[in-house]
Amino acid sequence: PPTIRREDYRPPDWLVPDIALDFDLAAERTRVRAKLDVVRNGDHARALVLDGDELTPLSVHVDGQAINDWRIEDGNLVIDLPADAHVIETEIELHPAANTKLMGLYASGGLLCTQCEAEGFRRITFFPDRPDVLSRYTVKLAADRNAYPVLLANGDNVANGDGLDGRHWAEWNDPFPKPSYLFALVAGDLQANRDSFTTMSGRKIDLGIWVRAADLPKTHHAMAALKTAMKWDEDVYGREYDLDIFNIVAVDDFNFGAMENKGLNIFNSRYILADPDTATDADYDAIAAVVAHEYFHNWSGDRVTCRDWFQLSLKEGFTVFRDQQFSADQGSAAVKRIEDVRTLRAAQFPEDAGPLAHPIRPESYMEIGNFYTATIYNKGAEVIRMMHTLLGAERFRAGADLYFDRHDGEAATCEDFVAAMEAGGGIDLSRFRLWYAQAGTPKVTARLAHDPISKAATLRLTQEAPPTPGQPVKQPMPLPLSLALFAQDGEKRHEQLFVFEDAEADLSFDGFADAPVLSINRNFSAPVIVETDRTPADLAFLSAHDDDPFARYEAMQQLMLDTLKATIEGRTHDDDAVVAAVRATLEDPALDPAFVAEAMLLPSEQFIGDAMAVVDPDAIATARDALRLKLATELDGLWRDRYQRHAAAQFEYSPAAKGARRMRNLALGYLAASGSPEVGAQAFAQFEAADNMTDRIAALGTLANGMFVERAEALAAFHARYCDNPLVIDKWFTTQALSLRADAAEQVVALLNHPDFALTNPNRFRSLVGAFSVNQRAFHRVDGAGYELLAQQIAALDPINPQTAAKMVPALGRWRRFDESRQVKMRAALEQILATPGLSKDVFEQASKSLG
Ligand code: HT7
Ligand code: ZN
Repeated sequence: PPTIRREDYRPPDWLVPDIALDFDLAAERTRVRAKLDVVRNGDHARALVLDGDELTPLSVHVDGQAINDWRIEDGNLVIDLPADAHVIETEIELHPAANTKLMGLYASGGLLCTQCEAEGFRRITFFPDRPDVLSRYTVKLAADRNAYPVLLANGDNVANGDGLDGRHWAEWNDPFPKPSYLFALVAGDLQANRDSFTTMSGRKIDLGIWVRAADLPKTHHAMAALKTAMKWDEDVYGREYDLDIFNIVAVDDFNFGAMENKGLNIFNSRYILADPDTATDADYDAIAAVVAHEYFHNWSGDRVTCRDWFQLSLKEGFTVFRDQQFSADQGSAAVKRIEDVRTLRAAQFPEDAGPLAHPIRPESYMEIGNFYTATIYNKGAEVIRMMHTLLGAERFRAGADLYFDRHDGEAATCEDFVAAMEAGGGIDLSRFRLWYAQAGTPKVTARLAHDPISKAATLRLTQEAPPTPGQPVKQPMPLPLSLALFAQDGEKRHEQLFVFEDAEADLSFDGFADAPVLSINRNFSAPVIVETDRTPADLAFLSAHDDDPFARYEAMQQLMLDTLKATIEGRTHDDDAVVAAVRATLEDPALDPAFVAEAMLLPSEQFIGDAMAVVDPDAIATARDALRLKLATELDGLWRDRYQRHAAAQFEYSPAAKGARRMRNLALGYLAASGSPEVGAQAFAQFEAADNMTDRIAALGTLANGMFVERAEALAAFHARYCDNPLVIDKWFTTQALSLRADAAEQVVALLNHPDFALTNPNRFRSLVGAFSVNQRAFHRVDGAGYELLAQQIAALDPINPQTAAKMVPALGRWRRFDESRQVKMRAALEQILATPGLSKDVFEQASKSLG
């Protein structure tokens, strides 16, 4: 497949200011008629090229006359046009029920719906399917009234009527010019949870969340989140909603989380549907975050869109940052920051350290679907966050206002965003732009020296960004490092934001008779890896005294990590420091239980592996289990006490109740680590008595991880109770795929043959195969069974849904991080995938780049 390069960007040859679409909808066969007003853009004689993907024209008209001298080149419709403005009409036929790729128009659970980002519109009609072609859309939908009583599209519903043979139609008009990737339609038997929101200028917006009738009671949390998000965007960014209607539709088959189509967001049902019996606290939080994220795109994405797909982080990084800010404002900002950093470290750091590393503004791609990555989204958000840190909230807001003012109605670039921040915020970001261009996670070393005679402390910093594919040498980047120094009595004696721009720096601090303790990268102010020479005693001290909650958490994590690494590497060390620090945090009455639960979590097996020169999954599992057992045994009384103290009260979704559940379930996990049979009974009792999914699934997970006699009964009871709810059955698959038991891979093989497993539903595939691929000890089993399983499943899914299949390849791409024997097996699995006949370009790009 050809490589598309950022440097090759050229403005579009033809513009399409207006488009009228006419859909005659049915699941088996849909007729699409399109009428495009096309206008030559600039002085050139090039033909009109309309992108198409698996489309065959039934007819082509130019200015009302049927023509035959059109041609198809690489699936695209090419027409030579004499004048500078023409009307082009095309007609094609689609087969939505056969569209398993879930891009374009497809059927899902009796609905018809669309997904156009990034290049799905070309699967619906011939069109210049690129984000810098903005058009006003008029859309007419006709369908059988019984099967599809509801007909939705972007914008405002301007007319409706009845047709022949039980058909009806609706016409929608979107007054805001938009790129084709924001087009959407939905047809189906849906009911709406209706509400309204009055904007800051007093306009009343009709809100609707459309689902199957039976799911209506599960839409209240999403609706509340939507209204809170609409108000928040007015308060924090001054952004008001612009259409009179805002609709959301939930669908079961979806390649991603959700989609921000103008005025008609389409969601994976897992990010809409919630009630206490079926959704965990994490689900509730994710629903609020995703609803807010898609809503925020109305400005950061829809009103100001991207010029080309290399600018994807312009809308995604900024919008993730906005949704992170929103969630932080709804509950504990500290816990939210910890969660966001954990996600970044789990998903983005490995990507940045592997063969698929790319800058947040990539230079090239084969398949844009492969670039909806943690780097674009999460690192992109960290880059925006650093600008926020450098500018402060007020000047950042001035920069954002200028960005929206300057580029409203346009397709913009990352450079436009940075330039607006510079002008609006009054700052020079020349060197900061390197963050857009360089891949790889910078490594910072910090060494603190102390001279008791001069009473001076000196901090020596170095930074280095590792080589990444195509970028062997890097320049130092500006790193906003939040620093503090603590005296031994716990008093904070110095605090500053140091913008570390060069490869090295020395900072001096006077007036320290005794050696201070360094707190660095507080609140994770820069997305870097920091290596310090702090002792276990320093880390234990910070875990008890640092007034920055993130830094306090980080100190505990580092203490645990250092201990685990020492065990794995056979060095002498003192596990008791961890036990003492955990005890002190558990016993600190001033701390929020949700924060304590975060701080008590041992680093994940993957995170430990990422900190090792060569990942040894077995040694990591053994060391982590041993530390868990030690904490379980030595703090047994405290875990029992915390389990009782946070005893389940009647379900409530509040920060306090969530914190209590988190603490109680953490305690249950530690109690279970002892393997004592009575904990099996305790977990089973919790499993049966729970009035909410958080407690029930935590108990099930505890049982699924161990050898408890109650395990099989709990798994069977869970399946029987929720067999009609696919989102909950996904959790059942995931719980088993993530099991810490030695037979996890065998269990996954058995589950692949379970009647509920299907390749056609992305949620289900991810719930089993995706979850298994992040279960380090099982997936990296030394005999290579995990790798073979994944390769087979990727090859099986590829012809059905290449986009979802390609997302699974990076797990094998980490081969360089493992020992020789595993490397050989992982590479063989990648070769096996590449040898699959008819492989998609999605999987080809990921697998070939992964082999390096
Ligand atoms: N902007 C949306 C991206 C998206 C997507 C991309 C590729 C294939 C399917 C997709 N569905 C949605 C999601 C978002 O970031 O808001
Ligand atoms: Zn987004």
